[in-house]
Amino acid sequence: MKKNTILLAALLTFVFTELSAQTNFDFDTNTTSTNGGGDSVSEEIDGITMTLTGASDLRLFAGNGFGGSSGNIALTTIKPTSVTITFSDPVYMYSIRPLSATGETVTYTLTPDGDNSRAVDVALTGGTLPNDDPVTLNWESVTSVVVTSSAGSSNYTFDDIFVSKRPPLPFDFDTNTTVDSGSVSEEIDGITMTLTGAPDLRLFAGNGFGGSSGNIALTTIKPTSVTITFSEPVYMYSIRPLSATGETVTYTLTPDGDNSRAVDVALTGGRLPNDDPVTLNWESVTSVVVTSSAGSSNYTFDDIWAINDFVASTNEVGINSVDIVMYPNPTSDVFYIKGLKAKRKLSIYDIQGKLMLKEDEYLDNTIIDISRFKSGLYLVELKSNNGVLVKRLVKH
Ligand SMILES: [Ca+2]
Ligand SMILES: [Ca+2]
Repeated sequence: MKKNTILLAALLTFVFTELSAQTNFDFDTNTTSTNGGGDSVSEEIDGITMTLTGASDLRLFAGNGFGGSSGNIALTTIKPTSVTITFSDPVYMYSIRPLSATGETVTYTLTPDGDNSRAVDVALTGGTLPNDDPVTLNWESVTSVVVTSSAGSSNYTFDDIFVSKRPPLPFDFDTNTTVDSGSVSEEIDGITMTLTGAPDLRLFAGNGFGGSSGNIALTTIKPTSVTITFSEPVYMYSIRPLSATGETVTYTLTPDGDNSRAVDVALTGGRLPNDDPVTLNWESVTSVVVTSSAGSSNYTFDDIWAINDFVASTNEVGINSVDIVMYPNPTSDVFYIKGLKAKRKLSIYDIQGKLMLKEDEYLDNTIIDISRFKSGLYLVELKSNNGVLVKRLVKH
């Protein structure tokens, strides 16, 4: 094997490792369990340890994509009456993928510590979630979650527990909201979200329509598309797209830079299934274009959850890729990497594994010029004492 090929293989391994490791507790890396089953499964990311307990046979299992999972899932087969998820630090718990590996049709109840009123019921059919969509929680300051089953006991199975150290920002059209001719803007924590695309964009008292609260933002003249823009790159967790006039229609939401991340959202009578918000988990987003299967629509929105960074941590290669943001991506000439706590060794490789650029002391948020590079995919490698982070960069 050529040296370049070996290097490329190694880099791709890093890419897949980081893509799965940095976004969530996914039971795929830094995971500890006893072979064949033990009394706990733990995963440590970015200094936070998540531990699953409650049965003597808790184990990892290759899920093969069961119920929308990827890589390993964690499960128990002896059907305890409950299991408990514990975090070593209080976290903002964004979402989770509860499953039943044996295909039970059952309802789990997830109760976080300190407030039973926040408990959430999750109905599984054949062990999987509706449309394989993860369950959105949006719980603050959680250190433990008890999971029980309507069957009394269950084959509890989990994947994809998304948390962050501080809450994301809820752009909810209720505070610091500005309506101008042709736009609705909201500013939270120095980030401005702006909705554009129609001259009649306005706020409206939604009265809880489609699970919204307070104001919703809408347009009545049915433009072909509207655009959501952020003043800086964000990690975009979720959104509540609606149609205030009750259209049954499918919206397509496309973030900048990568059409492959586009999401189709089917509305019935203008509402989402069960009024659940749409989970996105998009990295480094600065704009989203929304189009409609009807060609034009009464676009309506509430509850856009996003975050620009996380609280500083000792290990940058960690809990969520929003720790480190590379932008713009794709780019035609220059880009930046934001979120580094110190100078880092930076290397850029082309897809053949050839080293294209190297900086031994890259300083946070400073410019990198790749205007001389050919168009294509590049791998940007950052090294710290704690590990390696590789991100994919597209040069136009
Ligand atoms: Ca997994
Ligand atoms: Ca609202």
